[in-house]
Amino acid sequence: DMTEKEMIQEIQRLKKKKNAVILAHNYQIPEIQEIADIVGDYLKLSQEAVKTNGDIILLSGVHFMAESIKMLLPNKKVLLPVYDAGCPMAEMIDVEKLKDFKSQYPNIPVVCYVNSSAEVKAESDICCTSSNAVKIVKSLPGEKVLFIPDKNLGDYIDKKIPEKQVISWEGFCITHHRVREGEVDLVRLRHPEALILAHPECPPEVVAKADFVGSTSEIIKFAGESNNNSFIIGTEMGVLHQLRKNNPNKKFHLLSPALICFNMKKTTLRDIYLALLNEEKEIFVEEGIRRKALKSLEGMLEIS
Ligand code: CIZ
Ligand code: SF4
Repeated sequence: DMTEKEMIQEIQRLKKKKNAVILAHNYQIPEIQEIADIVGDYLKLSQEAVKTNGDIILLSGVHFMAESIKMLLPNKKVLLPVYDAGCPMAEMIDVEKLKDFKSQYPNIPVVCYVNSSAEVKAESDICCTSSNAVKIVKSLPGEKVLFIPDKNLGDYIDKKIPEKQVISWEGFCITHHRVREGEVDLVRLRHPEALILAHPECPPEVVAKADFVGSTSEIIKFAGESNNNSFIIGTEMGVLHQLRKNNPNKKFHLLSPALICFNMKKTTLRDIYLALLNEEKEIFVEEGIRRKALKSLEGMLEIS
């Protein structure tokens, strides 16, 4: 059996030999973030993916992320080391339910959070991430939008854009949605000096009590630039790694012990090593679906 050190060396060797690029989501375990070429949120990873000239793109994250990168780069080999690392929120809506939702509210544009399947993206008008959701919704004509699948993010956008009505699907992130308002009150008492930075996937009553609300990239940027020295982080615990690495003199606490996404933690260094070695766990998307979904993804990337 290989030691962790040998495994890391092998991953580095295979990466060079095969001209592979490793993209790691910032919810991945620290060891994986350390061996990755690019670490970031979904938007950063997809923007960087289209710029690389690697022959193999290995995405360490969850299924919808690898699938969207494959749609942007159909001629590259895109690997997802653990096939069953999925996003439960993405599974809360499918094409049939979306068609039904659209027929209840005809002629209203559908904005689809990237945490969704290729088929659902193909049935939507434009995608968004938590970094660009407000901008995307503002860019659309008319007073109403349908937002899928995250109700918490939809409610957040609705409050940010008073002139528009955001009608949300009732999906949620099983990780962020577990944070309770009482936990915010408790950390305020324990760490009165700290700023609370929360992700808009958290419940609205948690978001309302945060000092700053943003995507993981925005949270990392805010903490780095802030003059404050202590922060309570209301997003998945994986981001603590970059935060502590970038800011050795600042203190970071997690808002809630619930903030761990089990799907994001399924991938190990060994899975990455095996996927690279055998060039397996490749992601494919049916061409008809890809062409339709790509319109929604490219619409988003143009506005971002
Ligand atoms: O924007 C990201 O990085 C996303 C979509 C993260 C998540 O919560 O899955
Ligand atoms: Fe899905 Fe939530 Fe995990 Fe992101 S953190 S992959 S939204 S379950």
